[in-house]
Amino acid sequence: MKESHRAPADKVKSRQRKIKKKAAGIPAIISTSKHGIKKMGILRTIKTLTLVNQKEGFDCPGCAWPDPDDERTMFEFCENGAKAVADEAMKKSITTKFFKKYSISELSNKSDYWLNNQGRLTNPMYKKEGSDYYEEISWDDAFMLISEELNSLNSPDEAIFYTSGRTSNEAAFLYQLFVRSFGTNNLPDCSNMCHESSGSGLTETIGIGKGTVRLDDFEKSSLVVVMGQNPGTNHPRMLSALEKTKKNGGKIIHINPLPEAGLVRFKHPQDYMKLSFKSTKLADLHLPVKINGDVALMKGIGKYLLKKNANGIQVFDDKFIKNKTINFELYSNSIKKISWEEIVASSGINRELIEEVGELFSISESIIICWAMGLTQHVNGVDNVKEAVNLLLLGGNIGKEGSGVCPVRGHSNVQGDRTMGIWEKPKKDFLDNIGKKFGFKPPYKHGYDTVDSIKAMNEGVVKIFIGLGGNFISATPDTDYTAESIRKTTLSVQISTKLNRSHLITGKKALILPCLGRTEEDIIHGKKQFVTVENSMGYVHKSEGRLKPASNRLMSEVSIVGNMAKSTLIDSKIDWDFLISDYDNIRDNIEDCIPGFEDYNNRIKQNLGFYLPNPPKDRQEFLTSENKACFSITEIPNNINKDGYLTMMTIRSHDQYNTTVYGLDDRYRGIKGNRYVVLMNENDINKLGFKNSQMVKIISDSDGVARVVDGFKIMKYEIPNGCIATYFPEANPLVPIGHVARKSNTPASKSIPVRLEASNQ
Ligand SMILES: Nc1nc2c(c(=O)[nH]1)N[C@H]1C(S)=C(S)[C@@H](COP(=O)(O)OP(=O)(O)OC[C@H]3O[C@@H](n4cnc5c(=O)[nH]c(N)nc54)[C@H](O)[C@@H]3O)O[C@H]1N2
Ligand SMILES: Nc1nc2c(c(=O)[nH]1)N[C@H]1C(S)=C(S)[C@@H](COP(=O)(O)OP(=O)(O)OC[C@H]3O[C@@H](n4cnc5c(=O)[nH]c(N)nc54)[C@H](O)[C@@H]3O)O[C@H]1N2
Ligand SMILES: [Mo]
Repeated sequence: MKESHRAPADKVKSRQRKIKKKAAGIPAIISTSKHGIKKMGILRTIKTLTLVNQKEGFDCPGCAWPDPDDERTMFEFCENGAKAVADEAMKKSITTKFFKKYSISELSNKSDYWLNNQGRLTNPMYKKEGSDYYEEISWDDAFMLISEELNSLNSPDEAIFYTSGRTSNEAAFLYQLFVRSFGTNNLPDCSNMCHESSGSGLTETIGIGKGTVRLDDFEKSSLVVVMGQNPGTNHPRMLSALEKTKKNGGKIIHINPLPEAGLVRFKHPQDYMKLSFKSTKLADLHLPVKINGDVALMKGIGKYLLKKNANGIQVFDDKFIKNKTINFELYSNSIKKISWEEIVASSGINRELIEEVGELFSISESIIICWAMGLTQHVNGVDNVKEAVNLLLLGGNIGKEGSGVCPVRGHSNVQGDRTMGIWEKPKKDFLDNIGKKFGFKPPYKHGYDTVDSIKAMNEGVVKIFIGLGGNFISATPDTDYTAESIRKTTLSVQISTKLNRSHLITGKKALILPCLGRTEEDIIHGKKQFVTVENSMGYVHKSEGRLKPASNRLMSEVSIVGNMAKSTLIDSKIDWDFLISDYDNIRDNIEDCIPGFEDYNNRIKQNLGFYLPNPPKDRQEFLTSENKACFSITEIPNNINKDGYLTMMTIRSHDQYNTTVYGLDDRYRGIKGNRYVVLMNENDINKLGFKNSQMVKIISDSDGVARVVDGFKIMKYEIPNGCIATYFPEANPLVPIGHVARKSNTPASKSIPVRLEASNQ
């Protein structure tokens, strides 16, 4: 049997229902309890869910949306947060018997949904070279093996240390310290595939790679623009913040090729608990922009504003522009030269509608622009972010109450991991600090990011892959190429909670190291430990697991990292045992190395948490090379399809967490029982000679390499002409490895030129 690095489909009957315009409400409650009770049982469900996002509980492992600073209700979670929690806290577990029963190639022919449903990993497992089975291994032997392999490399740069964004601050800080003491900056992370474009664009323009709004800004904002984001599914608690914007008279604009539920209508699950059946209309305007039409659209809004301002009506914040920014003249001159024809053709939105939005911008006192993957995962993803900044700078909407940039993060601690130094391009100051504090010379040469890591493994330059969480093989682009790359390594190590495809597509030798999850108690030398995380708005807080661990053989991520370091770095001056004996010790060191963490242990224990310094937000200070915020000049990308081609975006369903598939439905989009679908406009279906429900192949060959996936079903959907949508990760084999965003090197998985052919399946 051949190992499958592509996810095989589940064999069930699929159906298409009416698209839901409302989010949450009763079906969400039913879904929340169903997922919880099925996986955890009733008592564990109640105990677990009442601890989510509470002061003395754990941070929801779902998304990075913040919790309220002050009052909290008993239920600070959403339907999808509950799914994430239930999935981790599930009772079922995978024992060594399971790995005796199934060979690796047998497992790789199971679907992602099946793999995830087998339960929690509970034993360290080892696959010897040439073997098709995992066997039990002791923790000590596993650490010894890692040490031997790492120490046998010709250079530390021949190893890669990946991180997924659920890792705590403490584990992340220790991990980067280990990796840099070992001698490399090869620290790629999921952020490279996620908000890297936001980091690049924001650092260049406003001097910090993070957002500048807090939760209460949403209550005070006159206009919130939600672009390239599907909060009803991926950040459901954000809908509560948007509801407050509306209640206080603010307007909301939804810019998205798809009419995403929740922004059209929304019922809050908590309201349902209070037996309130009222629903609220959230978005005042929906602009069904063409895929990657946002640069043109934002230029159109800018053009309207420039014209209105020139007509003697005060639209701009002249004082802010003069004192706090540079390049305004360049920006306005470049916008004037662009024609409306070009703007309308690229955005797919008519001039009247763009002007209507421009008018809303011009009369709004305070504006927030929020975005997620619909802006970052494009070749010009960084330009998208810069254009959003341009629009805000015109009205002085950064560092002003109720306004700012709001890149909505994905993984619950992806922002914190970066703050802790998980980055292949660390700043010199950061390296100087850790070098001084721990008495070693850190490497200054930049390391590989995610895409470059894959290429380096493929070229045979890198021989060891270690993953602290995540599912590298399924999350990354160009699945066939990536699988080939991973298979070339001599050792792959996965530190994980749940079984996934990265345990099955491995290096010649492979290790699975099972770890505690967020929900579980972590007791070291009789003392209960907690960890800390940073949410999407730069707020650092505590997270303490309370459930009995899935097995007494599990180790915490901190202990695993500390033990890898201790066994590998034989001459290290760092006292790893001391650091991992009490997480307070790690926090004391973070305090000494990273600005903003003063009095860390006390502050985190006494209060709910604290905000990290944010100069643009705190005092309109922009730490760019010119000490000013910068207007940027970007180009409208060519998003016109070649003949016979369509532009494909790969998106998440309502029943998944990235590569973890909880179920086969996408309730809000009316899709049931099938993830192998292509959402397509009726005109395109007819024009290209297909039929609704027809099975097709999707081919991505724009770079001369033919990448094909088969067995996808066409579903007629409300999506702009020339655009189609498929689900991530099933469509990842189609994302060419070289198809990346300029500057941020993020896979451009939201705009892939593809064509369709009838399937012969
Ligand atoms: N339940 C759940 N929650 C999650 C996740 C999950 O998988 N499940 N994942 C987490 C992670 S890591 C992340 S990064 C976030 C992701 O959160 P999102 O970014 O909301 O996730 P996607 O499904 O990738 O959705 C992208 C949205 O952008 C739109 N879009 C695509 N292309 C364009 C474009 O060119 N222009 C515009 N304007 N819109 C476009 C799509 O229609 C879609 O609505 O969610 C986090 N939260
Ligand atoms: N085509 C396409 N590709 C994409 C995207 C897209 O929109 N389209 N989105 C990209 C984005 S935004 C992201 S963030 C990446 C996600 O990339 P990753 O972060 O690599 O993937 P996840 O699916 O979140 O990882 C899930 C696995 O993490 C492990 N895990 C869960 N909790 C824990 C924990 O507490 N500790 C440890 N050690 N392990 C744990 C489990 O074993 C689980 O199987 O994918 C990217 N890939
Ligand atoms: Mo993400």
